[in-house]
Amino acid sequence: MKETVFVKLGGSAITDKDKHATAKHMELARIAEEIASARQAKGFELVVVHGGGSFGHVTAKKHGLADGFRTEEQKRGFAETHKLMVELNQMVCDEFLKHGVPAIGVPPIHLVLQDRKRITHFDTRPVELLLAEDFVPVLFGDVVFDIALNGSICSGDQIISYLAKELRPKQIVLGTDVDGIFTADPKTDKKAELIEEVTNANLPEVLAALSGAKTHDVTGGMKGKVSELIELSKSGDVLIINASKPGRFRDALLGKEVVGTRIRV
Ligand code: ATP
Ligand code: IP8
Repeated sequence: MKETVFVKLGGSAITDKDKHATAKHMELARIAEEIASARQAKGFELVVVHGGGSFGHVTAKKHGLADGFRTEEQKRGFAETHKLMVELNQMVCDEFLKHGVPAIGVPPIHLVLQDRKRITHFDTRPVELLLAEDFVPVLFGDVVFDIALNGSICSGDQIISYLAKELRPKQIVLGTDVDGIFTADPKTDKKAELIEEVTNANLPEVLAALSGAKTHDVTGGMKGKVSELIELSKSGDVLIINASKPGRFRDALLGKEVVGTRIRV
């Protein structure tokens, strides 16, 4: 039986978080090529999830969607956020298709229901059917319905975490634009040190050190990510890497030693 591998393309790696709805096309193309070549070499089943970056977070924040929607104006913002995420998803799928990977976009809004921003229902069958036929499902952080808040944001990290409990991937690699989890934000603190491994022993310090991304992140930035990943590491090997560094994604997927943060909680 084939092994299953999950990859997350962080919004920081594939979009310019400081410019509204702007993709980093060259980066995305290179990352897709690296993942495609590792899949070709190892023949694993692959699930891709990507984040929102400047496509999802800016619009969601502008319309105050972090705590749901009530007004007509917020409903338009909800729809606009989804539209932008679908646009980014199409770009991601296109790049995989160009490299021979049969990628199919799977919008979570149709499959997921939340209660106070946490997934309570996820129809995973479309993902399982795609995998059974060797397609590559490409999910993403999306706006979804929420029984308490009307609507809410479901992060790509929460999608990964939930799916991992169902599909039990052998390996989960999350690519972002820094080398992993640091003692402080490496973009603003030169003294920040990479934490190579998160275990039960250092987890409280790690959570205390995380400040969250400085950009428009409505799903908790790096702290939100790590909180999701703690659950995730019970399902398989979890590694955070810098997808902006050429070769890191390929090497990580080929099982080589790479710079990054391993989560073993
Ligand atoms: P998205 O959530 O849109 O998918 P992403 O998965 O790439 O994006 P972010 O939520 O943007 O990840 O988090 C990564 C960012 O978090 C980095 O760009 C970094 O500047 C910031 N950050 C803040 N604190 C830390 C920290 N202690 N360690 C590492 N990165 C940190
Ligand atoms: O970037 C958030 O997903 P994330 C998606 O994985 C939206 O946190 C719609 C803001």
